[in-house]
Parts: sequence; C-alpha cells; structure tokens
Amino acid sequence: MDIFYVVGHKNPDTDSVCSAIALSDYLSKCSTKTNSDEKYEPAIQGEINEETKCALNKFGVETPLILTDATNKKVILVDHNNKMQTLDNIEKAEKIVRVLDHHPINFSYQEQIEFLTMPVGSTATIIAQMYFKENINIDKKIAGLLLSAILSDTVVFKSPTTTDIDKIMAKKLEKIADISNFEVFGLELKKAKASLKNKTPCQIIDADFKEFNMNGCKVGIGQLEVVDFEDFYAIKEQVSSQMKKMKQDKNYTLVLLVFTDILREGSEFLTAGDVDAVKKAFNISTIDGIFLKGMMSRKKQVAPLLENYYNKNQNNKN
Ligand SMILES: [Mn+2]
Repeated sequence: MDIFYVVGHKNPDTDSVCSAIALSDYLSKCSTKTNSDEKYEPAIQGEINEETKCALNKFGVETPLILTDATNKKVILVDHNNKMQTLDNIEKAEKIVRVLDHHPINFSYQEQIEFLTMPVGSTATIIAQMYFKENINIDKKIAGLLLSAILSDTVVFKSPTTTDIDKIMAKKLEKIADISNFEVFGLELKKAKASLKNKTPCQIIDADFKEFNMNGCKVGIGQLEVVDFEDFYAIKEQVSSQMKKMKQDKNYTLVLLVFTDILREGSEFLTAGDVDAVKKAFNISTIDGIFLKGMMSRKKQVAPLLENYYNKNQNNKN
C-alpha cells in the first residue's frame, strides 16, 4: 500500500494542521471511490499551538503525527510551497506528489505534479470548495476543522486576505459543523491563541514564525495576535533580547515580530537586525511604539513589502 503524508508548514498553525487532516480525509474518500489502495496520513512538523488545540478538542479530532523529515517519503504539501518552511531533506523525498496552497508561489520541481494555489484567505477554503464541487461528503468534524482554519487564517474575516469565497465556504461549513455563530466561535479560537501569559520569550517568538529567503537575506517573521496589549508591553524587553540573540545565533539579516491587535485591527513591530529595512519598507521613521493601523497580514502586507525592499537593495545584507 502507498502511504502519502499530507503535511503543512513548520511551526504549524490552525490552517496547516486542519488542512492536512481535511485533505487526507478528502483524498481517502476519493481513493475509496476509485478502489485504489492508497493511504493518506495527516502530519505536522511540530507541536500545535493553543488555538489549534482548541479547535481539535472542540471537534474531537486527534493531533496528527509529527513528521519532520521527508527522506524516502511520498509527501503532499499543504499551506506552504516554500523550501524554507517545508520538511527537512525535502530533496530526498521519494516524491512530492502535490501542493495545495494559498501563498505566493516559491517553488520549482523537476517532475510534473499537481500544484494548486488560489488567492483566498486559507488553504481550508480551497479544500472546502473541492468537497462541494466533487460532492464528497463532509462530516461534522471535518467541517468544524475547515471552518476553524478559515476563521483563523482570515482573523475572523478582518485580514485583508479575506475573500468572498472564504465567507461563502464558512457559511456552508457552519451549518454542517453545527456552530450557531461563527464570529463568536472565531473569537473564542483567537483568544485561546492570544494569551501571552505563562510563555517564555522563545515560545512567543516561535509560536507562528516563518523563514524567508529575500534576495539572499535570511528573514524571519513571527506574528502574534494579542487581545490585551498590556500583556505585550510586559514581555517586550525580554522578547526583544531573545530576538537579538536569535539573530546572532542563527545568522538572520532580520527578525521581525508582528503583534496584531484583532480588535483595533492593526499591529506593532519588534525587530532585531536590519531596522533600516523595516523603516524603509513600511515608510516609518521609528519602530518602537508605533501602531500600524490596518497592518494585519504577514502574507499580503508584511512579507511582500520587505521582499520588495530587499529585491531593490541587494547590498546592505548584514
Ligand atoms: Mn494558511
């Protein structure tokens, strides 16, 4: 029997985990239809966060197995297509079978594969559409997970990445998942993730951290949703010095943490390293204490602005 591991990005978030579970379910159901002997196994690259835990508990779904190395495995990548964020030794994978994602394309492969991306708010949105389009039965658990992922990635539809398709899919899934008010449920999820209390600076930085190669510069961008900014001010200094240490130890050009206030709909930054890049990319004269109204999305706002800056400024790498 062929086993395919369906896996999301490093530092898994709710969309990565729930999409891996849902796509495994979807593909298993498709393969049953065609009587093929294929097994789809959802996997994660590391511990899940509090928000994802909340979603999995609510719908009674087990945490997927942890897989960090692709060697000799057949893998399906969800919610990422960037080498920096994928399994270790991805070049030693038996095969990357397919990619399903909603991030900017950053991928090349020597073989023909199925590669699907759509400019929507979450990978879960694409998977939900596939279920409805192919008339594959969505059970309550899977609907609940897909809904959780859409609400998580779109920050309950407040992120500029939100599209009408996300909202339409959420409405349909809400009924199947038997959730009476998805906005209330979305905030419940966000609050689970937002708590900074009882976390070490490392845990705060790592919670939702992604690495990028921007024109040869190693850039790490983390994002946290904060309900009470007082909690953020209380830990700011400690987190800041940990970020500086991390920049040195792991040789980053820039480490940027985005603290997003979902109620005020904007963010504050903490940086270590190339401060100049941040000032120029976001057109601000200072970083400390500046609240950037409307800045909600790493994917659509923070990363592209920085990438654009580094593409124009090849020198100045350290
Ligand atoms: Mn996503």
